[in-house]
Amino acid sequence: MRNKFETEVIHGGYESSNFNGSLVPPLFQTSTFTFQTAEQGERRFAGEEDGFIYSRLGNPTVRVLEERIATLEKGEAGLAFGSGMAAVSAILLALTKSGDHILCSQGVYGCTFGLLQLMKDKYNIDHNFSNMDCSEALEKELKPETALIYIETPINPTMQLVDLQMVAEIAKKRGIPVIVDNTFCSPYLQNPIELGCDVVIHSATKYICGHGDVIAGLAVGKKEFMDRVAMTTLKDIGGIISPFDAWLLLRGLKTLPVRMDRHCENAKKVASFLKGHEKVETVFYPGDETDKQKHIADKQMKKPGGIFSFTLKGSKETAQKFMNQLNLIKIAVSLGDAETLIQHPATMTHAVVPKEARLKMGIDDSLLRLSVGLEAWEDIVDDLKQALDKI
Ligand code: LCS
Repeated sequence: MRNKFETEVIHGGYESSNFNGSLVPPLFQTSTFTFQTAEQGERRFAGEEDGFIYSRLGNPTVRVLEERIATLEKGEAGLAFGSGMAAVSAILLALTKSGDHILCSQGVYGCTFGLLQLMKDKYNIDHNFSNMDCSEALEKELKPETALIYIETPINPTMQLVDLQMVAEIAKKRGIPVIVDNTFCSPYLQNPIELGCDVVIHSATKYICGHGDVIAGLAVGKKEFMDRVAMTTLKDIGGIISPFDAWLLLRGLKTLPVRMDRHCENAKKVASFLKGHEKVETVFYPGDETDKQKHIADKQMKKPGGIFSFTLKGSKETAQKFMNQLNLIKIAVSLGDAETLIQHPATMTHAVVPKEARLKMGIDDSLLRLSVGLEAWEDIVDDLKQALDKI
């Protein structure tokens, strides 16, 4: 029987009787594992005997995390990586070869954009960006060489949504895998595999860690594919997670549902305050009742999430002046932490995206992104209010 999500974040992938009864998964802070005999080493390398060899190939603490995330994302197998970008690059490189094409949502995190450009320039793996807002247009954008569809939803930082079920149905007919970066939702709010998608990726640096002290990535998919990634683009390129960071993620994960509920509740209140403010131009929040994509949020997200973006009436300088007046809210990239964070995508997370492409994605110079933290929402609103009063 499958346990509920709130139980699996605490118990999934771990059996204490296998670890001397330790309540908490032990930290195996070791680079390598000794063999009792030379023959045992030979059997392990030949895959004839289960057991650990070397921590780049697998580690017991990391294994618990990988099994737990697979359970939470309702997939067959999970893998952990040294960063979200290590996960993105390992998955994309495992699925593509020279001459292939990638169809990508109209907007992705700046470094994912940079990776797509690198793959195009160095390895002749082309890509296009698509709004993915209707099935007819999407069908036309797929090419015979399309090796995968890559989606962020909500898109960082514009908060635009992609209907995952619609895309997965079209992709399935053509046998094209759909890869979803689920960072903004965490597995608590959205499960792309249940909607027909093939691989889920997380920057675990964000909500999964939840405490702003780890850089890490996770991916979940079919066992056969994840085994192939484990033995190629993870093992041989080597973007592995450290056992200690895996241990911290296991600790952070236990409170994911509790934290997410609070993030979502706070975001709703803060977004509603900004929406009613005379100096605010637009608020991009999937929970907004008037948002034209609200029906997609209702269909695939448990709640609208803890992040939104907004524009002020004015220029880039107005946005920067406003940021400089904030006290409680910190100016920083990253998201999903206990602290409320604000950043200016055009000059920060998406500074690497050329201006024309950035504007096409909907990132103009006045856009600000707020990752609403776990503080009292009244204090977050008060800080925003006093900063708005000063511009
Ligand atoms: N995917 C998404 C949607 C992200 O937002 C990020 C990082 C990554 C992948 C990469 O993960 P990392 O390697 O950093 O663990 N996003 C950041 C952001 O919006 N601000 O700072 C980092």
